[in-house]
Amino acid sequence: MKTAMLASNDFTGITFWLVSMALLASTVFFFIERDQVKASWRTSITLSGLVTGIAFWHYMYMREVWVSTGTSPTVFRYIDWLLTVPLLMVEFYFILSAVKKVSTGIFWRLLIGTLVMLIGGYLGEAGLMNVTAGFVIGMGGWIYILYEVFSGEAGQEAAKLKGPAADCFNFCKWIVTLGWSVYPLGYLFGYMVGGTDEATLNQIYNLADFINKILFGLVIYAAAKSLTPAGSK
Ligand SMILES: *C/C=C(C)/C=C/C=C(C)/C=C/C1=C(C)CCCC1(C)C
Repeated sequence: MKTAMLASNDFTGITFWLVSMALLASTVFFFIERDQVKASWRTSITLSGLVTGIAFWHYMYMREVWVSTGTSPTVFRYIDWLLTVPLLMVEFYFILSAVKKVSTGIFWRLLIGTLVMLIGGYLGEAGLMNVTAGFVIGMGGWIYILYEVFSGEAGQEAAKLKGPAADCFNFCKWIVTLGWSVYPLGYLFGYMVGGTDEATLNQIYNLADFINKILFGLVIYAAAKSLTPAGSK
């Protein structure tokens, strides 16, 4: 029997639900807690809440696509990425600017690199461009933003920091390197070399989104909180 709700043996569908509800809870958390941290960190917390909020909304539709058709909700994923991934990436600029004065060039390079990565991937995945060409352009964008946070101006500014802000920047840097590697690998196996099934791919993406959106936001929140002196804001 086809079910439009959720079958008890649909493990992938269950992961869609779990991540949806975790995203909803995180959104509420970030917006309520935003005023509990020092003013210079509030923009970062607002961005975290926007990321999880936008993703929550998309997850409701993605779950629907999965449980009713058993296929990957690719269009919804990309629309979600187009909004949330640039917001996540500019967090590096806001982490730095919460503790020091930095150039807005960092902001723009992170934003543009992220858009190149996503647009390349989308054109390849949607069949509007050769699959390999789209992948190469997307990888170029990703390598560019990784360069910026490791060795470019953002990385150099971060290297001068100490304490919770430095730890936070470094942790987020590794999320963007390791946690994000799941998506190009999914593209590689899904479109270029083959050998993945859609259920596994979606389970991995859902777990990755939990780390890359919720945990990422919580790490920033933890730094903001520990840099907010008790009894003050
Ligand atoms: C919350 C969602 C996140 C953090 C999604 C991130 C997506 C990527 C890092 C995608 C990267 C890709 C490449 C590096 C190469 C081309 C194909 C993409 C778009 C899958």
